[in-house]
Amino acid sequence: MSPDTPTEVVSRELHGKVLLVTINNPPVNALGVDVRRGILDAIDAADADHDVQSVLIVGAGRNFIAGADIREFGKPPLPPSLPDVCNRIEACSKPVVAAIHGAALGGGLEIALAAHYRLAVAGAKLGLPEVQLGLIPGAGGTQRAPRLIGAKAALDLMLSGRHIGAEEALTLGLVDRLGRSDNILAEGFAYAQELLSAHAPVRRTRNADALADRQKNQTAIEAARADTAKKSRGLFSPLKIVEAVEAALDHSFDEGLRIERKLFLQCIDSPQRAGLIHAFFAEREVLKVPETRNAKPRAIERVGIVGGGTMGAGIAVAVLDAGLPVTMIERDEAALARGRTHVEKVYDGLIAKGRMTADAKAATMARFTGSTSYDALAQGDLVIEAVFEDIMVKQAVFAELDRVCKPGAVLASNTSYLDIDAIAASISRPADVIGLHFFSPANIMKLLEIVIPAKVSADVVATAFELAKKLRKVPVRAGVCDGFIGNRILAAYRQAADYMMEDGASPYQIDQALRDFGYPMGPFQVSDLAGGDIGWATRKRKAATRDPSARYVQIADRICERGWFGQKTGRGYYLYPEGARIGTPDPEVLTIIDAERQRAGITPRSFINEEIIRRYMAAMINEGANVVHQRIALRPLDVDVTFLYGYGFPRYRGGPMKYADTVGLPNVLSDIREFAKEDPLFWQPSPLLIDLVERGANFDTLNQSE
Ligand code: 3H9
Repeated sequence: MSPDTPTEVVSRELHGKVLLVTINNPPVNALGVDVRRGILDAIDAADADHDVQSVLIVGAGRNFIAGADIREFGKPPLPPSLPDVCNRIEACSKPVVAAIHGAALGGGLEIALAAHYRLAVAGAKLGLPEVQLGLIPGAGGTQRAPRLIGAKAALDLMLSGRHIGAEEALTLGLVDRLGRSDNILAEGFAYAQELLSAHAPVRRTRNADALADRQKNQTAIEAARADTAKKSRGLFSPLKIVEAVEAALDHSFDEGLRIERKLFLQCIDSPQRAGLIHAFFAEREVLKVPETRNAKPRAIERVGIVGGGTMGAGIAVAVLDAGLPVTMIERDEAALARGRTHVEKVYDGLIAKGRMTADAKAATMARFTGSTSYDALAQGDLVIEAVFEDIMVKQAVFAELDRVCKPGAVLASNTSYLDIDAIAASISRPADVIGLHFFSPANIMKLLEIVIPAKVSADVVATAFELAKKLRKVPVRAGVCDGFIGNRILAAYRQAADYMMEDGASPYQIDQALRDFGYPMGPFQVSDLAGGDIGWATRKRKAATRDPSARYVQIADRICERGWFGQKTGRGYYLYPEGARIGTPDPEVLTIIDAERQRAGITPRSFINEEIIRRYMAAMINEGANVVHQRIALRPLDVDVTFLYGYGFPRYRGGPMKYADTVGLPNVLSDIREFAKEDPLFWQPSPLLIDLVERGANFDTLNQSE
């Protein structure tokens, strides 16, 4: 039993007649080139060694194997390829057993599928999530999985990308056996030993027969194709998955592998792959901020929420859903009752949809208490203020929190644009004050902007990031400015949209252009959904400080003056007859727009959709660059994650800054300079954009250098 470690990341050790092959490539045993080489060598060694009668593959640490090393995609491939490694495992002349704990995803599951026998223990997560990265399984997964579990189940796994547990994997036939304990080594050896004693043969998945019923499998493929064409708007890889599975039905295994390879490489070359993989890493990188490097989060066991309106109640639900108790403060009993009703309404909605039981609601609401006295917050570890958006009102709340909260309590404001430094400066403990900007509906939207005032202490920042994790939110660090990252950039591109509307594009054309770009909704649909009165109030508030020389489009004001605030009033930019959720264009709105064009002395011109996108994106990217330049966002990727999780930016484009890199910063800058000829005040190129273009760099170089 002598340990023999040809490569560091794959070790092999003979235990009796079983060669134990351990993948040890932290953090998640991704299949980088050294791992691929190590596995290949191990199988060669097993075949060559008479003492070896079977092979057991396990992962060290918390996972079996998380898949191909995503960082290698887009770089020149290094041999051996993963398909070759899988084929080599399958060709082994001695039975190969894969013992799975933790993640066996993508290429990790493909390694297991190439083995001859599979065991999984409780807590295992199996899946083929390549679709989420703009890919198809590319190491035999599209050929082996259907042969093992049939086209329908295999397509479901590959098209959804979902992770399944050990039990479901057993039911599907993806694994042969469940381990009784979570001791993966003991379970793996016991299984390998049992197979040896039973003289179990080498059993290759390429010969499995779940595709034998051709008619049934063809029907499943057709159904998946129809469903995918309908659902996967603009996505490239889902239909390639269907095509690859069809090849499994129509061709020999080897020909199927060739087709899979061809389709996989098409996906690798697609900009969607680059966008989705950027999104994968960006949402992990946003967690890395300077303040959390050395600071320990404070304990959060009790949470207070001031304000029971839409935001306060949504935040309360998010906190309750994380298993924490909530104390809600309102100014009187009636307001408190309304706050409680807002919270209960969310759970009642879930019960009505069959997604929650009455008992579960009761158990959750048992953690909810309300009070009209701030004193009830005395023991709170974290208090989130979600009252009316007015600095005086907020400062009054913070004065109360300063009075009642225990030392060390984190005091957070949910303001979406107010100066948190001014709020912090107004109390005796500015180091405890932070911004937690939730997005509506707060229990659903994933984004949480964590706004960092000048005096906040690092452990308060660390606590906010820890809270985001507990609430299953995606946190993005933002500096203090009007609108922080998201709403500040939103203001810029919304203005560009309004200009185009006044210049000749209809709101319906603009919305359509953005839906075609990949947004679920266009900006005017969003405005109708959110309620036009919100923007109207902001415009009125800012009217006094608006630059008189800046162009101001009044169309939205004319619409709001009629009381047309969008869906909730039955009309806004669109008509919503009888509570319809999808609006229809309104000829009266077009008449209002025409009148406004005349008033402003504008002769309308036509826009093609491509120009709409160029202007909209140029405004977004330029303000994004300013936000990075002024250190409001740490890196361009923080802007990307903000827009992916808070503003519906199509994930497969990676976010606005990634998109800018894709179209090329010189192109974006030349567009801005072109547009500036009409309106130099609005279209001022960001100094960062100019600098990057001059240096021949792009936004991603800034992501790397942090
Ligand atoms: C594929 O397999 C293609 C094949 O079909 C064909 C090939 C020919 N590679 O998420 P975490 C990093 S496509 C490189 O925070 P968790 C991650 O960036 C692949 N790095 O941990 C992070 O780094 P850092 C299909 C990876 O415990 C660290 O590991 N597979 C990879 O919350 C920890 O990650 C997938 O799509 C990777 N494959 O969750 C699975 N995976 O510490 C992707 C992770 O520097 N991975 N990293 O920030 C996951 O879903 C989760 O990471 C997992 C663990 C569930 C495994």
